[in-house]
Amino acid sequence: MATGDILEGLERRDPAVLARAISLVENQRDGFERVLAHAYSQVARGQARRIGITGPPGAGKSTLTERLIQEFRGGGLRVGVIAVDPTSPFTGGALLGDRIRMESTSLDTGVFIRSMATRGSYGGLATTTDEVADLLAAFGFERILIETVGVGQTELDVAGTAETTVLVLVPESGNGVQTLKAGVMEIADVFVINKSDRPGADKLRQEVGVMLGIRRGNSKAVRRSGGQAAGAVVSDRPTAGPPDRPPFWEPPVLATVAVQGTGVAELTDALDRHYAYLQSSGALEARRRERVRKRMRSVAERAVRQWVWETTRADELLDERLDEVADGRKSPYDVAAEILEQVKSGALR
Ligand SMILES: Nc1nc2c(ncn2[C@@H]2O[C@H](COP(=O)(O)OP(=O)(O)O)[C@@H](O)[C@H]2O)c(=O)[nH]1
Ligand SMILES: [Mg+2]
Repeated sequence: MATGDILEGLERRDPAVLARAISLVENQRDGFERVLAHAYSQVARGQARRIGITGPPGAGKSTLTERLIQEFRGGGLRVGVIAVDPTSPFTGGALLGDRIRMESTSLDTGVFIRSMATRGSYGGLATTTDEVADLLAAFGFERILIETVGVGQTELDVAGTAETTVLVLVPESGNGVQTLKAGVMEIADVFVINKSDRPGADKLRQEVGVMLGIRRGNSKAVRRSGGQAAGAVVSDRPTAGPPDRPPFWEPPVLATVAVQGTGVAELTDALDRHYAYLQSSGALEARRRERVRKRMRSVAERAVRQWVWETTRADELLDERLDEVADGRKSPYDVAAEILEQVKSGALR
């Protein structure tokens, strides 16, 4: 399909063309950058809100996502879903897609679900996810849900492409919050204790609350440079800024039973409140700018890498040096320096 036809099909809001555009972007085939540039011009100031949903496997993220779709659709919002499961291309996202296709939303053009199984060959997974989200936003989806399995740095990065990140925890996920990887707690804007119908849910909820309290205490101690130690009674009142502008966000810890839909309305409320906070505090603009910066960097990096490996003779040089490196006469670092040198001088072009 020619790039022009794709752009035209996207304009017509043809879901089949959207699916093809996403494949084009995922596989970085010819013309993908043109399609993305076009989409980008439409979303830079767009209305779509990106919501990351992360947490351990089996926590109920897909079930919760399904419920959120219903809730948003009830409010007349169009919803795009990206389910990313890098560890297992055939579970998670694919299952979610199948399940929803079988249910009430199957004929609903206001819902589009896509599972992403592949990594771009040059861009990272986070970049590709962000780009697919751009396509969905340009297509007119007002809410974009990004489901990732929150186990590694990559998945945290993917979740980080969203404006609001929801961390889903469950009572049975081991020894509570201690087992969570460093960094996971920090990226969450909203905590959800799902499977609250199970024993241990209250305890976990308390643990998360305590953890957040400690974090708040620490940040207070840091903010009060030269002041009292942490634990001293300090006012929660912000010292600067207009009173109607909340200067920081207290992540709520919500209880849900996704299979029954319990607590889902509270979750969408929390998402709205977080978005309002982002807007009024200026954090939304700051986060978007930060995202744009990251994006420029990774897109440029990808273009440079692609250029080096596909248009210069760098790859040939690797072949030429293979024997020497394999038997230890040269190191990969020698070869890298040589490639860099020759690319710069133009000798490899
Ligand atoms: N008891 C109970 N089971 C749930 C709840 N939410 C999801 N489940 C079940 O947990 C399993 C994993 O759910 P899934 O949404 O696929 O989890 P994901 O891997 O995080 O996407 C499924 O069998 C769900 O039916 C809940 O609130 N309570
Ligand atoms: Mg899932």
